[in-house]
Amino acid sequence: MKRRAVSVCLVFAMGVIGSLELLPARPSFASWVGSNCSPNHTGIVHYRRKDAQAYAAVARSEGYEWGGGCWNDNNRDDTPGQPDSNGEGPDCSGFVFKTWELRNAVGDNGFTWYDKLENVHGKSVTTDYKYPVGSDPFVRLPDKKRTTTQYMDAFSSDTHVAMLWSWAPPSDNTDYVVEALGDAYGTDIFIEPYRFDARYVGVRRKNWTPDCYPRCNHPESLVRVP
Ligand SMILES: [Ca+2]
Ligand SMILES: [Ca+2]
Repeated sequence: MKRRAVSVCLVFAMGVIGSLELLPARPSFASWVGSNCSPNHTGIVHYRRKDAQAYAAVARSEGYEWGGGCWNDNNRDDTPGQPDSNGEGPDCSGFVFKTWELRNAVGDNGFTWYDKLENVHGKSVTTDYKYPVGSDPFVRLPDKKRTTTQYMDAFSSDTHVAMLWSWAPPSDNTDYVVEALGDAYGTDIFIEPYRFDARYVGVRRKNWTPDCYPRCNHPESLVRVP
């Protein structure tokens, strides 16, 4: 696990938020994204928190790119020291979008799986996560108590968003979170104090399929012995 020094995930300029659909819009010619990424996605019906955690785990030790959304699985930043170059990695809000399998259509709470190598950011930015409206596929939690949050819920401020990685905290005043933190840090699990930082609120994706699926109605079969 890594401890970060400063929070550097960026928020999009307000003037462009309304026009965001799929990012980045910058030319991909001769870029890492242009050479490595291609669309590959499909709608799915059942999506569990543990599936989202497994999805996020693939992005560990990969890059970070502002407005980005494409990464591979070689456990290194393929475009180090080249910020804003259509390089490897998601940014903080794009990482949540793909990990939560969100969709761009307003009022659509369904799930779409995006391959890690599809360069999609999605329309949601940090302020969307912090201030959900009724049609959003996520809601703000009433508080950030450990008894309230579940893993793969998010902590969002105006300028950053991260997902809770595990139930067990590293200390009383921190959590393990998985986040796209910045060009210098990449995407990984970090120890963070967001739960206790008043700038952050708790956010939950709607419509999770329970982790017990598809055997939720047969718990006794797991413990019965002959
Ligand atoms: Ca980068
Ligand atoms: Ca990589």
